[in-house]
Amino acid sequence: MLISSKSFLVYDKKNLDNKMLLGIYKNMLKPRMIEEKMLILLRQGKISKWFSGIGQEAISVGVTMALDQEEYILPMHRNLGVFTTREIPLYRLFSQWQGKANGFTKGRDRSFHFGTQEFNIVGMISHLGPQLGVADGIALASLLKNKKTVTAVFTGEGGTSEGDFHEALNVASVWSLPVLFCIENNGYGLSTPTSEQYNCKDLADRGKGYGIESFILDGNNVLEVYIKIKKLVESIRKHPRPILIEFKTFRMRGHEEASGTKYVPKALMDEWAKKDPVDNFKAYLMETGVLNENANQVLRDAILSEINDNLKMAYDEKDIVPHLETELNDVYKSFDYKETSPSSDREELRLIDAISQGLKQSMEKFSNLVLMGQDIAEYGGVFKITDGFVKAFGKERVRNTPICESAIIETAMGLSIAGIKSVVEMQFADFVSSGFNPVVNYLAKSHYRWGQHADIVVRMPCGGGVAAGPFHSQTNEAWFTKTPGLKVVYPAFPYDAKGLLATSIEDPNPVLFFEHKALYRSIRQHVPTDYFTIPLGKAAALKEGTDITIITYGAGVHWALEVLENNPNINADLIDLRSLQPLDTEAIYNSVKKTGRAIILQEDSLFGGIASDISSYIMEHCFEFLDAPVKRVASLETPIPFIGQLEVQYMAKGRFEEALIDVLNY
Ligand SMILES: Cc1ncc(C[n+]2csc(CCOP(=O)(O)OP(=O)(O)O)c2C)c(N)n1
Ligand SMILES: [Mg+2]
Repeated sequence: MLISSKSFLVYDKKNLDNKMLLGIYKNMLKPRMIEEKMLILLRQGKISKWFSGIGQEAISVGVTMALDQEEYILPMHRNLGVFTTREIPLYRLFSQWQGKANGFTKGRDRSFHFGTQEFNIVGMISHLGPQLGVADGIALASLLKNKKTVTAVFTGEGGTSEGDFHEALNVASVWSLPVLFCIENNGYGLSTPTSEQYNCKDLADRGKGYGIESFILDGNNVLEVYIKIKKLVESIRKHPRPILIEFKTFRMRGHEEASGTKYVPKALMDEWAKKDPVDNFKAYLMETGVLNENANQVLRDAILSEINDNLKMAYDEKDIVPHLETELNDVYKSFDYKETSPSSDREELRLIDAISQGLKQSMEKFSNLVLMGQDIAEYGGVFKITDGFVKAFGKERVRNTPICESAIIETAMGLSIAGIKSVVEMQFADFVSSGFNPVVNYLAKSHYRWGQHADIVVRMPCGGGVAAGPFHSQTNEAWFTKTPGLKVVYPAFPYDAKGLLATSIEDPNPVLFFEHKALYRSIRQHVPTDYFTIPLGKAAALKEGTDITIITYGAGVHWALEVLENNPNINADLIDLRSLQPLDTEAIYNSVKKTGRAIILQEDSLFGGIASDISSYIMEHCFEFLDAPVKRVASLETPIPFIGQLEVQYMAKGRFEEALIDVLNY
């Protein structure tokens, strides 16, 4: 609160007229008044957690007003002013906060964790940093479509300590992406003061290290924010590039309401209270005769009745009634699979050639498909799958990336938000751990949370048998099969790899596509030369028999084939799962009901692998048909060792034959 009615901040309105000044004031007053109401409702237990943006309104409002409506903004938890300035009907916000159907997440996520394509806003996920990379993707789409638009993304100063911040700035700089990175430095990240968060004078200085222009602005002075940002975004539209802004401001309330501000020195609070962005701007408008008490009251009354009317609408709305099928169906975007049949022309291809050819044909089919990965352009990728692609499709669509798996997966998400498909190549599947958070928290959950699909394939060169040690040999599909929202495909043959890759790219959902490195150059097959698809979630019956069901995928398929070759007396059903999510449980149950025995073979270590779940499924669905306990065969519970003899001992392969015979003899 201002002590006197005099403005403490110094304003320079340049050429803004009175109408504009009043518009800015109204846009700041609205989120302030909504918050005052929310604090009351919070005390009455009518809303859940509340993150306050009181004292920071000038930033949200100034930035949003400086952007065009069609330009995307990615706000954080203190940016109510972004949502209100974009004129989202208030009842929809209130419904969102109360978990009602008229909100944006059907009660599936809370507070500001939502996006809306209608208003070109993409809200945060709790992890703070990932949206910085998502903004890169939206901005990349703008460049590729030659749209001359800017994407603005927010972070707190705490969030700048996350790797995502550094990766996103670096990618934006290397690719000259039109992103306005906005740091709201409000003094604290939860209870952590800036002195314990970073060790430089100004966060704007970080820009230099990435080759990004940066500026420091008084985040409480709405005219400084609006006028400067407007000028910068006009410049970015003309000359696409990232710009970093550090807004100096202060968090006037607790991290969230319940936690209080005991740890904040009173003197600091008092000093910043004098700089309140709403009170100061009001005083300035009064001093300059643009506003008077009467007009101010009229404005307040109008906002208050808008709030109350909209609150009533939200309260009157019926509560969400759980509907199981709706919840399950909304995890994935519906995909109307239409088969493209294989042509009769065939050529002999290795697995690696089939993937390369399939990827190339998808690039031809989808003119906006973008590939991203380390060394995939001129160099052709470490396995040469994209060799020659730059020549065929250009560097815009075949993009070398810096070494930053998180930012690239987030960029892919941003592309999807802007309607562009992408395939991201992990150099080795092992390295997806560096991009794990966006895969399992952003891509996987986005459609369920707010209906935004992630049209992304992540290619995963995986697997052992190549004496490459613990970090170039893993088959880490289990990290993903357990996360709802992802699809996981794992072909064992060139034919399947080509057809399944095409379908994975057509499918608008996020797909982890596993490619076994040891099979790349060792497995050959006659493969249709033209584009064709194979449905996900359909296993292949490679051999039919009556004695036992062998269920496996990837390299396991070839191990099982070898064992059956050496044991012609064993009469087995051999099921190659081909995709693990969706999983063809019907094929499994039908076979086990016929044979009465099941063995599941996986290359991954035993515990927590998909073999365990398949075993449980069989127990639950086929118990009365079983003549023997279900057996899982997997690799050792150790990291994958380097030298050949240790790797052989590690691998499931060496234990499979004996286990198979044991189950048959049970
Ligand atoms: C990855 C991750 N770690 C920790 C948290 C818990 N957390 C939520 S907000 C927050 C503080 C964020 O501070 P800052 O980025 O400065 O934003 P502010 O809340 O000050 O606006 C923390 C620690 C989280 N949400 N995500
Ligand atoms: Mg902060």
